[in-house]
Amino acid sequence: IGSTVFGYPRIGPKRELKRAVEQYWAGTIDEAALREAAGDLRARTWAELSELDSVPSNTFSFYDHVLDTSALFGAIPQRFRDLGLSELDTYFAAARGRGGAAALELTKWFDTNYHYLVPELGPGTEFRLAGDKPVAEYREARELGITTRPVLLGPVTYLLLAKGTTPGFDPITLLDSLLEAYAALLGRLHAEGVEWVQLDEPAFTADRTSAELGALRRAYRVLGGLPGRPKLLVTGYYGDLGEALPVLAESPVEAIGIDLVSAPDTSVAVPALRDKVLVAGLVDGRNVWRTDLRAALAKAASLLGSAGEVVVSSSSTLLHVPYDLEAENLEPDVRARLAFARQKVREIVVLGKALRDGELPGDARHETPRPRRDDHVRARIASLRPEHRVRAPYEERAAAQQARLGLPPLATTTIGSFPQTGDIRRARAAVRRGEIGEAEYAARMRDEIARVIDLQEDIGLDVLVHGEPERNDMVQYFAEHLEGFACTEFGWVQSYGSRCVRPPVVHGDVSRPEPMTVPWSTYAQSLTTKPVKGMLTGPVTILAWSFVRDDQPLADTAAQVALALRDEIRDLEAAGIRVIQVDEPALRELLPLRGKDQPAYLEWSVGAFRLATAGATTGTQVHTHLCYSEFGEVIGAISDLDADVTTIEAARSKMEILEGLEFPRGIGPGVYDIHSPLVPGEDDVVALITEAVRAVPGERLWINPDCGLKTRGYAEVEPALRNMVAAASRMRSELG
Ligand code: THG
Ligand code: ZN
Repeated sequence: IGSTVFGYPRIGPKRELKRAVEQYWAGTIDEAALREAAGDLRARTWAELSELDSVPSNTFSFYDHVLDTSALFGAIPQRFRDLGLSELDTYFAAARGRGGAAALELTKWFDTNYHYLVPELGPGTEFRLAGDKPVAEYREARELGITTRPVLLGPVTYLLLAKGTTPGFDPITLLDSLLEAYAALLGRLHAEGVEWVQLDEPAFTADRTSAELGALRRAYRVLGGLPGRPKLLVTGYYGDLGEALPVLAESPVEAIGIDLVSAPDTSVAVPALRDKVLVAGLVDGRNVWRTDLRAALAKAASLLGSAGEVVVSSSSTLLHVPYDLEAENLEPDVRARLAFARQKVREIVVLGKALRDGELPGDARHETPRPRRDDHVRARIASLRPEHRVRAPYEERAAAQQARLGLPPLATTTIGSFPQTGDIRRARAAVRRGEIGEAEYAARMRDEIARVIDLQEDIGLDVLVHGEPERNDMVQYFAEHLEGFACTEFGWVQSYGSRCVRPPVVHGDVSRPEPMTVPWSTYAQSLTTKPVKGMLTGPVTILAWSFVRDDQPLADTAAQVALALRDEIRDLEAAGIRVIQVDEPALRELLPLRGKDQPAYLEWSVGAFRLATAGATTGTQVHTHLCYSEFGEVIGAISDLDADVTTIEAARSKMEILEGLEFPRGIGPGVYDIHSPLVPGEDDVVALITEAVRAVPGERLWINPDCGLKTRGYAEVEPALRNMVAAASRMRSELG
């Protein structure tokens, strides 16, 4: 009986890896310095984990562990290898694009806010063992006196996450060739003296076909049947392994890791499990709450009869939580309820020992403070009626809004944010350090807003935005202004590559002490006669990008956030704002992995959006914006949001989303890709609008970029918007 974790953060407690990698990209440090910084981080990680009975390695990555797997098995696409760069630069070229070689596609990792680089595989892909990262890191740890368990992405999940490069090609057909490469790696690890290897197969916590389960069976029959190999631990976390659990239990692997936090009801009554090690994920790897050690110990003890041995672990990799609570200055009643990665490792060590000794040490039995309760909010929620989620019929709204706004067909707008300039960032840093006061900060933000309004008027956009200079992040900003949320100072979590976010913590009932966005929006509106859009983040996205309460259903927390937004909308209206956008880019992200759980999710998430927005009067035009995902699957739910206008990422897929789409209200499929530094020409935009007008009548078609502009510079944004507006006006006159 022992203890372990399935994975650990890698960006560094002070984002040391982000700094080093970005300096390397900027050319201010060389490869040796970057590798030294990486080695330091690995050494610190292993030291922190050394109390565990089994310490993972190969959890480090310069950018992404899926890309690492592509590199390890020789599957970096030819266009990057043709650049003739060093191995490391070829790797970064695949991650970020270089010259004419466009980067690999970046996509959401399961239902998390992490993003991975999608492998591109085709009939010509030939896997081979092309690197030795897991071997080298094992050696590196051993030299530091720590024996580790290399962690690999499992072969079947790797293939299921990949996309085919030719139409109709299914990457899973490459399984046998990939298994040979994995076999070669396992052989090398065995020769090196590695005792255990972990293979992650999270894809099997989503619904899978019987052919895919067959691939899993085959993979572990082959790998388990290898003559000289390390012992194999196969994990499936983020949910319930379902039918994959018996498949793995019947395969010749030694250990199976399951997630008993996301899927507490997982049935371990699988006869074949009796002579395996069950690695029980009992400490939440994706949330920040302290573990109820008594309950976890009881759960672990209840598993003892079902498996040959039980090991205590995190429920998933700890990649999704911040490093260390000790670094934070939080209110005591909140802090007392929290555990970040380091604290979770302690909990796991304690649980592993307790399972052996039969009891917890005295100091592990603590009482935690209760979440803060707000009876006023609870009474409001209890008094809600169905009509609080329903607006007037769309036709009535459209007529009232048109009378009030007088917009042309093919109306132009932007998604909300404008570039975050050096001046803005410096002002934010200065106010944080106390170098300038709040009044000076607000004055600088107002100057920026005035500049952005002038620019938009000059460009000739129809519906303007204030540009959001005051927002660090579209969720954190709201969390800082809402009761019931706490924000961290160093709670960085990797989102992709060197990019991080600091998810706020929802620790109690949510309410809005005072208006959050009204002063900025009204100031912007005072500078122009054109409508300025009020900009809010929707309830689902606020929760998707936060650490949420686990003592009540997410739907209940969402309703509380929705009420706060509803009040904000009322105040924006009262201040003369006529168009209000409520962004829900993460609507698709929280979609449950199992089909059976999806309808209930869509019901409450759509309901929360509607609760937030349905208080708007008939004449207020409600917009929403979605991005970062494939939306085909949830298009019905998007329509049920009942927004007057929906802007959506579409440029990269060349308006594919519009094919066969019968969207009954206003829609703004993005007409240029803001994720690329390329400035679209007027003709490029005209071509996309030409596509779009085939599917949507002009009065309901909006012309806008794909997403907010905050990650771009003005040198790109200004000409791009001018071309967009010119294209719209050309199309308008062509359509007569
Ligand atoms: N906010 C949050 N989550 C997100 C996004 C977001 N998830 C999806 C998507 N957007 C991820 N994209 C990004 C893009 C940029 C950055 C982070 C996630 C980014 N972060 C800064 C960095 O790492 O340097 C830090 C930003 C800060 O100071 O807060 O640039 O928009 N929550
Ligand atoms: Zn977007």
